[in-house]
Amino acid sequence: MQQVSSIRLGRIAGGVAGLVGLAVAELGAGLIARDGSPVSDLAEVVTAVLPAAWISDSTGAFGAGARIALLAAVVVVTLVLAVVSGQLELKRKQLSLAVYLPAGVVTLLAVSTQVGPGALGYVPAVLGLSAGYLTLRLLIAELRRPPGALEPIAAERRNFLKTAGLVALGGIVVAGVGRMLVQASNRVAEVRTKIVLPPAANPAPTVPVGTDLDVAGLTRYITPNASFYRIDTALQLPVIDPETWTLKVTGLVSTPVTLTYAELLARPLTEHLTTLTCMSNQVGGDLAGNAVWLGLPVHQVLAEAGPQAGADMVLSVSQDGWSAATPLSTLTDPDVSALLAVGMNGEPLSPEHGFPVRMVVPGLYGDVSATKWVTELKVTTFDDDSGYWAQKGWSERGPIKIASRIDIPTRSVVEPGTVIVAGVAWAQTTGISKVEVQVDDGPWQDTELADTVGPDTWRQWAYDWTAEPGDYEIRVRATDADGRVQTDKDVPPFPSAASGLHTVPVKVRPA
Ligand SMILES: Nc1nc2c(c(=O)[nH]1)N[C@H]1C(S)=C(S)[C@@H](COP(=O)(O)O)O[C@H]1N2
Ligand SMILES: [Mo]
Repeated sequence: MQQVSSIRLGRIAGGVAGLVGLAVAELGAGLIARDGSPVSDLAEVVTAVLPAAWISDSTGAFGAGARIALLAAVVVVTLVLAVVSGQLELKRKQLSLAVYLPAGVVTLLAVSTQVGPGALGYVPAVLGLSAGYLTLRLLIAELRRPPGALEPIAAERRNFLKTAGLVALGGIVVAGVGRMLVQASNRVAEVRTKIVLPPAANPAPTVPVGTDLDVAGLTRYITPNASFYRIDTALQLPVIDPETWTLKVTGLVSTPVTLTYAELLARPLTEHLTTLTCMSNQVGGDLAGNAVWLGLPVHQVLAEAGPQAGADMVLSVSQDGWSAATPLSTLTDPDVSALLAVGMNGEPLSPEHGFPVRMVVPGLYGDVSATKWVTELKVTTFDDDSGYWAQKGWSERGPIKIASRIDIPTRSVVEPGTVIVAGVAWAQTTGISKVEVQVDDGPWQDTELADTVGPDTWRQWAYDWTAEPGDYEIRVRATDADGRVQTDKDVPPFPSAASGLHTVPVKVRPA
């Protein structure tokens, strides 16, 4: 009798642990704002192997009912396995691994069919499996504890059941929160796919073919969205419904302004190419990208709000509390194409790059201007307020430094003969007028400069180097349109952006 009920307690422990594992996996998926979870990944795999007729409705579409049934089936099978694992673990310590390990492998394989490259997509499954296994070990250890001398066995069991019940309840709450997060991000992702961006009232000039020298390995003039660098402090991507998003212009203004997403899209929008770069970029680093941004000029919104005398800064604040401090004079200058951007290379912003609205300001590092998921522009002063990175000691002022980078050769060993040395250079708002390369201590050589649409973007450059066998160092320097030459003074990124000349070692093989 006693034996039977202790097996039952083991099963309960297993089931509760399974529930906790599922819950943690869901929450993990919600927190990284994945558009799925390990449970739905498993369901997808089942869908792929089941005959289509079983799960399609009369129109051939995948029925919503079938989808829910599949998800439920995955949860039920998981819980049954978890119950079995509890029984095994009670029999012998770690015997539950006989269930957890194969289940883990199958889950991770299922996840791998649904997520892109990168480890992040696997995190929810790994967390869920670990949480389930650990919970099971803890609960079983609790069951195994010899009963206290004074405590009757029945009381021990009641205590165990109480603990298990509380753990299960916690699991359900956690799972619920995870589901809500996943669903919110799914819904916003769907709303995003339906957005049709209006054509620009002020379109960017057609990008001349000559902006791309079409050299293999050289950074493209326009950075595809998928490879655009991403820098932010968000552990969890903000999920913002454009239908409820608003931008508030507050602070030292005569008329506070509130703008909805629909109102923003209805305004005449401007399209502008701006190369965005990060203050923490190393010399030669890749924290820079060039895109066609579509948005509302910031100076228009500020003009409507009417900044008061004395204000000298705009603190742009994101939904997740990040902020950037930008000089008011830059943002009210109609000649600077600072945008409240909704579009990036013809698409609505992606969640990673600030959906639904972000700032982009030519000439300033992203750190002090390019607030993603922006919800407020507070007109204020540098004396009274400061941005997120400035509070951590980074410089708040200072335009982008002239920079140039060598992209190729990518290999440090090349064959003798003509070797193309090429890269990009930027000096936003002024523009690049010259790029030179130097081999060892030789003379600075002019390079071929690609076309550009304007001073706010980088320019490609290329140089045909006649390489003789030997070991060399190649460095690059740029000159801006005002004739200023890039400094060779090596400075690290902190606190006000790196400087110095990008230098790469190259070995030319013997002929
Ligand atoms: N909300 C928010 N916006 C942000 C940041 C951030 O951490 N949070 N990082 C900024 C920094 S430091 C840079 S360089 C740019 C990078 O933009 P990207 O990720 O679209 O390339 O975003 C800026 N906007
Ligand atoms: Mo940055």
